[in-house]
Amino acid sequence: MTTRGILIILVLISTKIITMAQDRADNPIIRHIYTADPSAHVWKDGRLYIYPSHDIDPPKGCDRMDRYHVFSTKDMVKWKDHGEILSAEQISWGRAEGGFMWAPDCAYKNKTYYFYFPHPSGSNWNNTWKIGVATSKKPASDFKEVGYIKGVGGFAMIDPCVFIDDDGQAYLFYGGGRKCQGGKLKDNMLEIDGEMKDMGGLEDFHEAAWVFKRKGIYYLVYSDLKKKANQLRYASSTTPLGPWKYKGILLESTNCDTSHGSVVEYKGQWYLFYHNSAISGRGNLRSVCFDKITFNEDGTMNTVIQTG
Ligand code: FUB
Repeated sequence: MTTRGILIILVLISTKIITMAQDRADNPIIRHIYTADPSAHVWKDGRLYIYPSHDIDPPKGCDRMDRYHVFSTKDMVKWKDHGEILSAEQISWGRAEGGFMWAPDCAYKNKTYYFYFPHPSGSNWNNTWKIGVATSKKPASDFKEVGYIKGVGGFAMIDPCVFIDDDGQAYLFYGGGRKCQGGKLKDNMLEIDGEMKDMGGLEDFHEAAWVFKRKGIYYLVYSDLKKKANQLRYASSTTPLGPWKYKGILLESTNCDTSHGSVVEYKGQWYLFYHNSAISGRGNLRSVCFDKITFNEDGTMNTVIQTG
């Protein structure tokens, strides 16, 4: 065999080895549609699911975002698009003009998946936000809208996050426009139990609250107000509703004006899911990414290294 022939075989073998060794999809992980604001959860079937919002091309700000898809994986390499689960047209109490289906979340309780989504009820969209709920017995299909959470909403109050503690108590967090609130949910997952209260101690809070727990510490991750280049910051607490103590930057600016993330543990590794504009170069045509999170002995998190 010629030297050239041997070289070609070596290149082919090394390419195969690299392909076989790949343990994750490259960022952005979803490339056939635009997706943002990913809420990641691991459900009892052992798969990791993402509930993102869906940027519509061509965009008009974030006005035209009017439907949701769900994605899942079992190996962090292949991501399955389960298709559309809900659209603005299906929301009985929603604004007549549609659009504005922004950052959602999903929770599992009572053998039911509860999908929470912010959506305005009026033409004056930023003053009429509500937190809608759709339910299903399956994680990625058959969702039916069942109304909205009474007593919460109004100006800029978006981005619901539902956290369920080890004792089964569910908490709702949400907010935007510099205000974050948290409170208990009743067992029915549709009503607030008591009062929502302001979450203090979150330096430079903008929107995108996400709460999780690790080794007895509660963490609240959120987007800050850095101009045209929001970052994800975080605070921690010994109780689910604070008081919160600011801890630092979890994700520096991506190439996008907004930032929005979620944190999840999967197969022994902690991950941050977030979005950037790497595919479109436009802040309202975003794409979901993920990268590893590392923790220090004292429970603090290191700033995530963004991979391409
Ligand atoms: O995707 C629409 C809005 O942009 C979200 O609700 C915010 O968190 C920001 O990412």
